[in-house]
Amino acid sequence: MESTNILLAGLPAAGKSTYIAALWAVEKDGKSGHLLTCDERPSESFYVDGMSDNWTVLKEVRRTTFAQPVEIVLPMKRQNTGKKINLSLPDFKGEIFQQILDNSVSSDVVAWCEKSQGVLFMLNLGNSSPEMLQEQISDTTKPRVELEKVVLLPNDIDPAIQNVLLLKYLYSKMGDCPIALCFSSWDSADYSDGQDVEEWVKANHPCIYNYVSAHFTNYRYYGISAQGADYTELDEKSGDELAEKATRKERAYVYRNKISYDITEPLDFLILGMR
Ligand SMILES: Nc1nc2c(ncn2[C@@H]2O[C@H](COP(=O)(O)OP(=O)(O)OP(=O)(O)O)[C@@H](O)[C@H]2O)c(=O)[nH]1
Ligand SMILES: [Mg+2]
Repeated sequence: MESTNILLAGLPAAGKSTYIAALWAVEKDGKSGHLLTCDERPSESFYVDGMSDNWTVLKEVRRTTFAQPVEIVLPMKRQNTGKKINLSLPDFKGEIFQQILDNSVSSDVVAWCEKSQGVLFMLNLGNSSPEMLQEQISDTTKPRVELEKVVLLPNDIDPAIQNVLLLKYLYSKMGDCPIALCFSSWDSADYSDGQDVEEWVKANHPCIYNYVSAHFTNYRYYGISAQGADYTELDEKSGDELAEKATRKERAYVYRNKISYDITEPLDFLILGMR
């Protein structure tokens, strides 16, 4: 079986783990009819089972805290060709990517950059919480510019620019590889129906749009709602409705210019673009 490594990258709270949770919950029975779906049980599913249990009962997936990434290996199949693909993705805690902005690069990130053929890049620009993250910056990433009481931390940088700096690092290590840029929490995004997500990015996050189009050839933007809704806004009725949607596999969705319940689309795009 062909092995494919995809680097799942994104700053803290970008939506990385929730995407994995939804992917596993939707695809594990192999019956979705989606572009990619699971072909057999992975040898190890304890980690993804725990996260997708939370997803199923509409509970947040816990923040990732392990120092080293958990490697998720999913034996999958491309539905239209029947080709089997052993998909491998890391679940890093976002702080590891954020520390790159302070020139502290983990050897795990370097190793994943070297062995990955594409990047699934998650962003949650509507949901950054600088105060919370600032407490979590370790001593090694404390400011170096203190001479004139100028204290600059990665968190002081505008979130969109933080994402550009991370993209810049990934480009320096991986070059012009296929990249899917996924704006998570799309259920809470402010867009008009039918609007093309690339146009939305161009209008709302021009620095990201400009950096990506100047450096990457094979890129595609997606809106992603892995939860299907904002849990904090659910009442009993809407919670029940969301759970029913999950049963029909119509809860998590991606958006390019319309909603699709096939959240494997970005992965399939990356796999198709790999050399
Ligand atoms: N409304 C909404 N919120 C979401 C969605 N996906 C994730 N979130 C929220 O975004 C926050 C971060 O999600 P995570 O999946 O933990 O993000 P992460 O990138 O794994 O974060 P770290 O592990 O800290 O790096 C959580 O509060 C989630 O509930 C979504 O589809 N919709
Ligand atoms: Mg996580």
